[in-house]
Amino acid sequence: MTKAIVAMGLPESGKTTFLAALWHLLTNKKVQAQLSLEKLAAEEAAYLREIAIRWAQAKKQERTRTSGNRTVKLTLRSGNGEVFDLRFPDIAGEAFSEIWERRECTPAITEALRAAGVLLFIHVDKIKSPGWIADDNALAEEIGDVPEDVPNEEGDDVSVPWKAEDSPTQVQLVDLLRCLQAPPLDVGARRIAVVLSAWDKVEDEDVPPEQFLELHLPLLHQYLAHGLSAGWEKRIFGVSAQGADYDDMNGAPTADADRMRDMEVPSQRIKVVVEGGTSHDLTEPVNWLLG
Ligand SMILES: Nc1nc2c(ncn2[C@@H]2O[C@H](COP(=O)(O)OP(=O)(O)OP(=O)(O)O)[C@@H](O)[C@H]2O)c(=O)[nH]1
Ligand SMILES: [Mg+2]
Repeated sequence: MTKAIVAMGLPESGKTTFLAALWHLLTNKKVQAQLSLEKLAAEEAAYLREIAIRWAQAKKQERTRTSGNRTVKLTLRSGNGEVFDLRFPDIAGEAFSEIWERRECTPAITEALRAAGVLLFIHVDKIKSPGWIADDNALAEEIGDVPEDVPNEEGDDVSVPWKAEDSPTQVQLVDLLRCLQAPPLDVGARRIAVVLSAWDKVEDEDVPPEQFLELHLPLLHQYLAHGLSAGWEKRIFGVSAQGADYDDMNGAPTADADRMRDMEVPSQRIKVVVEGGTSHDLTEPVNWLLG
């Protein structure tokens, strides 16, 4: 049996890091997991090994290029002994930006986006919030950077022309979800697991993932609750796939990254927070999507 999930998320939302940590966890078997590995289709073994080695060394993943999108096929076994092939594409976030900005995607991505399970990644530290016009203007005046009025497409003078890429994170994500429910991407009701990645950055706030979403991305939260078509199911996960921030921008080792490298059981760096408990089991959201 083949089951497919698709990992969606804007650029640098944590998709590749998740896959690297998942592969480490499945191959090292040091922590309890709901899914286990039966076998891997050989063509992607080298790629998975490469990203998992970077992960084990606590090194940042390379940005995925649109020309470097790959689909990893894993054969997994669930707790009740069911064996199935899982297709897990590692798509560059740029491809999702393009859907929003240019309303375009390639046939291969269209096919991947028709998967029955959706993993939606949001990096908790990279959320672009909506700004208040009055606040933005006040700030511009304060720093002496008041933009000159320029004509927009309709010929009206506006202070800053609107650009799709400047839209708030939640606006872009709600639109992506809306696209999943319209042709050519519509395949009926699906399950969606929202992964709030880099959860280590906010876990001190002691706010459960669902409440975090409501506080920081209220439009998306409302859309997930009331905007999805009938039959869709959602669950929100807080996920730290790295454990902490890695080395600084210049590549100099930080205390946190060294602490990650020194851990005896690297899989214990992983943290998955969901209503009802916390674990090191990164297969949890995947397993829920397949349920
Ligand atoms: N602190 C922390 N940072 C994380 C975690 N997961 C990912 N990151 C950081 O988030 C950034 C983006 O991670 P990637 O996994 O490359 O994101 P991506 O979605 O594959 O990005 P694209 O390939 O550009 O689409 C990197 O700087 C990671 O180091 C985490 O669990 N904790
Ligand atoms: Mg990537």
